[in-house]
Amino acid sequence: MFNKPSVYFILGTANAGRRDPLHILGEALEGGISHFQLREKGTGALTGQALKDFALQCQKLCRARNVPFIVNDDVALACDINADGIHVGQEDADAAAVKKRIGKNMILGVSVHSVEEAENAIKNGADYLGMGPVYGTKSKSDAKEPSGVTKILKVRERFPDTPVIGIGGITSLNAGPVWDAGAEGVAVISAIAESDNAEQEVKHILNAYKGGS
Ligand code: 3NM
Repeated sequence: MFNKPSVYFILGTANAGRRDPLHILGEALEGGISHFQLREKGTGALTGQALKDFALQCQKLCRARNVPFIVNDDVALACDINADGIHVGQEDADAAAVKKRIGKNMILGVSVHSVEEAENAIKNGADYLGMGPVYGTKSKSDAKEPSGVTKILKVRERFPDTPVIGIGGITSLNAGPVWDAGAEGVAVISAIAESDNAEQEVKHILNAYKGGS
């Protein structure tokens, strides 16, 4: 499901600034992202039909590139539009209940911040873990203290078979240690969304992978 190095791009309309989010997504797909997550949060977030329409447009772009389209938190939307996956945090819906609802055909991602949370997420059927924040982030107001790659190393050692995606403050300049710690992928919002050229930024992040572990 994740071929290392994977760049997992996350975006909501609030992260796009003045740019067209669909244009940013198009550029990021061109640059070679492996996964896309729609994370529509914050003030002015789309809801209802507008959210569904936007999600369908994102999904169409992803499908054209064969890139899995994952919905953050909104299980009903993910099921309604037949998304490839759903991602939930610790504060969102119970992962085991979500897994039961989506069955085996949809990917389940779970955000974790400790080895214990990772263990529970795997028990509940998580197909991959989002582990963070690695570095300081301004994209999540209630983010925990950054812990560098320490926790990724621990989870990688304990659960070698579950893909781990590092998240939080990752850019082309600091992605190297995340790859080196054993993460299959890096999840990125601002470094890509706020770049003038999302395609180049994705390529730079991929270039930070020097092979090996
Ligand atoms: N989850 P950026 S950190 C959505 O620690 C999210 O679970 C986190 O955005 C976690 O790449 C984060 O702009 C924000 O730092 C990542």
